[in-house]
Amino acid sequence: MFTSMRFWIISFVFAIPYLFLQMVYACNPADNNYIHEDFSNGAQWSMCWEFNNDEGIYLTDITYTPPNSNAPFRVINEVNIAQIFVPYDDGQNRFHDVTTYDFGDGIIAIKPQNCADGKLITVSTMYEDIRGLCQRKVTDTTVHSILNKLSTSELLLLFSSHQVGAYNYIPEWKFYSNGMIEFAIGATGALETVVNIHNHPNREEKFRKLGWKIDNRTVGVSHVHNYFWRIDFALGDNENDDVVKLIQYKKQGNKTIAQWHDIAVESRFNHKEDNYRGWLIQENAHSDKSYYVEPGDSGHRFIGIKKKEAFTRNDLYITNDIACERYASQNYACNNKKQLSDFVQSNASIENKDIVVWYSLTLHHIPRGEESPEMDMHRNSFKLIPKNLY
Ligand SMILES: [Cu+2]
Repeated sequence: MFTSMRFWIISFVFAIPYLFLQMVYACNPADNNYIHEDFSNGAQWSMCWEFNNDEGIYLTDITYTPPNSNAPFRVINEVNIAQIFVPYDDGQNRFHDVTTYDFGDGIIAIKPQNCADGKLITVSTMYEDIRGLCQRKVTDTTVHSILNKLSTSELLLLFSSHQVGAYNYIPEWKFYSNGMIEFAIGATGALETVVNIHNHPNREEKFRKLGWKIDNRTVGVSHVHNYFWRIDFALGDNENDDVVKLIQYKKQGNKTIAQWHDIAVESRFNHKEDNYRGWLIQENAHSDKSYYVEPGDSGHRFIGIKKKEAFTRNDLYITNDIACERYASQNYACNNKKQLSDFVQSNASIENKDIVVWYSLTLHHIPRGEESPEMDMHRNSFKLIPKNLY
């Protein structure tokens, strides 16, 4: 009797952390949505992919194992595309491509030749099963180091392609063998909004200020692609102890001085106008293992309608992880928190909480004659750079 009770007590005590681990690490090698890549430098990346009718592919439980290590280091709990907002320069169309146009379900099949030496993965949309996700190992650059041996940079590339109106969006998730991460979105397909100016001199005069004449009959209207990502960081074993720092680089004579600032509350920042800054997400207060958010493609800036498009007023937001806060705009069913700007409470502490970084970049797309009838790919990206991992 005593033995069996002790057995049950011990089993129970051991079961709790096991169940907890199962809950936190809901991504196992046995799962068919598990992705793993080994690199020639000995490093490894692993994660799981999921699919949603709105944002399409999103990634969870992302871990990096550095070269010469067998301890996976957890980096990100979950990352998804949080919106693609496309306002046109004529002030008319303002498309929220992810939430209005079934971006996810617009996924199209990838041809085997477009995923050469890779693996085509089947994705189930609301309508059909489709070979829509490509996993490939890509060699980035090959250089000779000063030691006169071959040095190769490899990366794991995951991409899908989504039809939205006349456009095709191609989200790319890149995980480099050196621990670096790059999130990109490419756009191709056909121009969405063109105006016929043939025999309409007044219309031509008006629209040449709002776009670019792409042939004798047509003006393509300029627009801005505002891409948003939601990155739920979780560096190391504990998701609730990450520390966030802002590094501001200031000119001092000929020198450039780094000034470090701790971020203790939910906050909003700009990386485009006040360049020369970056953000550091650190494993915890005692570990300097970290990821640096390095702004990319910061040349353009779009500021939308005052209240309605307040989510465009900043480029980078830091919030606590609240599950229903998922989309930068048209975020329905979240206690009336409809857009990213509603998620930030300037007195809400982020200390000992699971934090989320919202990153956006913008491209002012001015059409060209060369983009008719079909655009070549315009691609935008930013990077997460590992520091002190190995
Ligand atoms: Cu465009």
